[in-house]
Amino acid sequence: MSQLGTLEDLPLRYREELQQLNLAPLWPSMRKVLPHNKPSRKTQPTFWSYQAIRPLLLEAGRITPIEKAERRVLVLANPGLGIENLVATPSIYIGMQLILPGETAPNHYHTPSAVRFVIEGEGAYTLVGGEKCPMHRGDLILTPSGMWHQHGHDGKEPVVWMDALDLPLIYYLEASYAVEGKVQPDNNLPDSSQTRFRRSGLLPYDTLGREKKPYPLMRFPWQEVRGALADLASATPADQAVRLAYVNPQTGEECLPIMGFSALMLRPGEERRLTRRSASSVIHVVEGGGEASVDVVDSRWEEHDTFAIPTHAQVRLRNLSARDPAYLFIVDDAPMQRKLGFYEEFTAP
Ligand code: 1HN
Repeated sequence: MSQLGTLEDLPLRYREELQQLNLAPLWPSMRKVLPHNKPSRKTQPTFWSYQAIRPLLLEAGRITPIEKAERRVLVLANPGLGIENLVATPSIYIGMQLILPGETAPNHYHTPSAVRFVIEGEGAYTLVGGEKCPMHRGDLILTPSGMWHQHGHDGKEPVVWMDALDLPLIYYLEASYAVEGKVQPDNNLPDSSQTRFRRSGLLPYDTLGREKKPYPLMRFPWQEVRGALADLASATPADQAVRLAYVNPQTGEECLPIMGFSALMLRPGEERRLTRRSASSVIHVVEGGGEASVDVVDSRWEEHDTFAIPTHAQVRLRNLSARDPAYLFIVDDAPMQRKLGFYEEFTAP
């Protein structure tokens, strides 16, 4: 490969003339924007301990009233990408949101798509497009681009959930904004998307031959996912991963356009190398404890911990329990990469 000319190779007068005219030579920057064979990555494999986050989030509950926050969130910010930029990976935003009994978070919609993954506490709900979705531990609730959503809490204890948004990409595209609205009218069909679409292979008859709604299923209860993982494990050879994708029940495709969601069960004692791939991701521990290595960074994980996986990273996970399975929830940007035509998996390490 040839050595390309640098900026300093050019006469100062020439560089200044270019700048005056809002021009730049490509060749001094060519290898930076298009390195050979592997992308350059600023994203660091980053690990966030829930035990460390939790007291600070509860303190935010004491020192910042909900009216002063709208959403009371601590953002999991990747230091490699700049803490102030509020991104876990180049395309994925992750925050931990606290709502206290009796509080409400006002109605709005925005261009980025969001999901909630419930971490602890009972009694909160999200109203999405008029449908009241209960929030139980481990549930995944969609709030797709452009859909009204507001949160409330009828219970007695603090509720914490993880928000994942495709905000970084939409913001980079200068297309990110929100619209505020009045309190949503409740459609009085609580959780009806879950009731209607709960069994794979069975659809409400009235959906046949009709135009498909883009988001027929809004809530994926953890109890269903956990049970389905146990069933899948019993039909999966020991050398293969027990992993389920969250999909649109009508199309079988990923349930949102940019972010993808999956649940991985690690059998007792299982060590697994994930297929290296072009997608970035965030792994959240739902249950269990173990070890992880992400490129050259090793860490120990326990329940509710979260870690960021850069694009093209080498990932190894190990369940340290000899008795219990571990369950991980994974957010990635594979749906977007597939749509844009550059998603890759690398079978050799
Ligand atoms: C948002 O709308 C929520 O609705 C949470 O709970 C986090 C982060 C950035 C932009 C919008 C929510 C958000 C957000």
